[in-house]
Amino acid sequence: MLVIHNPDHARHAGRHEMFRGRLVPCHEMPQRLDHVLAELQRRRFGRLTVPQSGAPDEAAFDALLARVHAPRYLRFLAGAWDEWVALDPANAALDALPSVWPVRTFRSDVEPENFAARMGLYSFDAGTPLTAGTWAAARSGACCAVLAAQAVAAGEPVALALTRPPGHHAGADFFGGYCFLNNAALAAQALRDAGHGRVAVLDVDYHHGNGTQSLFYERADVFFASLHGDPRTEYPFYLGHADERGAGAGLGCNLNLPLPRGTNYPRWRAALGQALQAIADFGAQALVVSLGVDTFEGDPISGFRLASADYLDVGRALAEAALPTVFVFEGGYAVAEVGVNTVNVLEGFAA
Ligand code: SP5
Ligand code: ZN
Repeated sequence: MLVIHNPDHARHAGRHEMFRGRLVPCHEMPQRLDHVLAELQRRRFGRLTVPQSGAPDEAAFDALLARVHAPRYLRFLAGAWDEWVALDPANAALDALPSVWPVRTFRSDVEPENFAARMGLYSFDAGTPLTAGTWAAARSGACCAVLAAQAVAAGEPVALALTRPPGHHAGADFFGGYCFLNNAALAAQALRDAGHGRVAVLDVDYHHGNGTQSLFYERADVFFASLHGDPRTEYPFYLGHADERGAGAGLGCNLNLPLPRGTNYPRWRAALGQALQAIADFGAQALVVSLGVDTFEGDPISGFRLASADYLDVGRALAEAALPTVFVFEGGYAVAEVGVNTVNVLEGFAA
């Protein structure tokens, strides 16, 4: 299996996220990816490649970024750290976090000049710190996802974009949920551009992939299916209900399968079967998997009960779709086990 590793991932290393009135250490840390890499090497699994800095075709990559994300959002992300430090040189030692948001009745068409106001305009939570290296890490990661998709479009049966920060909560013009650029959506768009007429994104992260859903909600060429904690009780709360089925031309091309906290593997596996059947019925020609392993029973911020061995079976089930597949690494915060669980999926898929 081709594995495309983001060499810049550790440049994004947030210190704190806001939780119950306090700043607590970030769950989304560089060691997560290091554990996956170590496990790949331990099992001698995967053909690891590290793209040279930047995209092979910078102009084409930037054009793709700007079709998935809003140009003014990309401009903001690219310059945000310098603006933050320009406010006060002491800010260089701190993460930037938003603290004010334009909710209902406010305007979002006018971009304020104030930095804090723009942080809020372009985000939806205070759990996603922006750091000195965030833009570099996110941009290189997005590039890995696109390269993985292009390799699969060129005949590689399966590829993994091994990257962080994750992507599935990021929308056209907002960050949140530890995500800045939507790697899975970029991979899906790259597959479409390379000639796959119908693409499916299957999101198995514990949290609903609100960003990915929103990007494709009105499109008939990309099917989005997600298994996740019920948003009535689970983050990101405001999207991911079963009655969200797509809109306009995309009506019927969105499938949400919310599951209660405490869901065990047999029940989760039945939902996966449902999602895979819907993807087959859609007639997908390629598959992008948003691969979060925060469904693990030991995950510190999630509530499902999958065991490490279950991930081998998840991989086998995904392989039964018999589609060219791009895996994109997303969540999973039981840091010591994230490597074993992720590589179990990949090994089950390859078997
Ligand atoms: C990609 C992904 O999995 N994003 C998940 C974002 C979840 N953010 C909110 C988590 C709130 C839980 N914080 C618990 C801290 C207790 N120590
Ligand atoms: Zn997650």
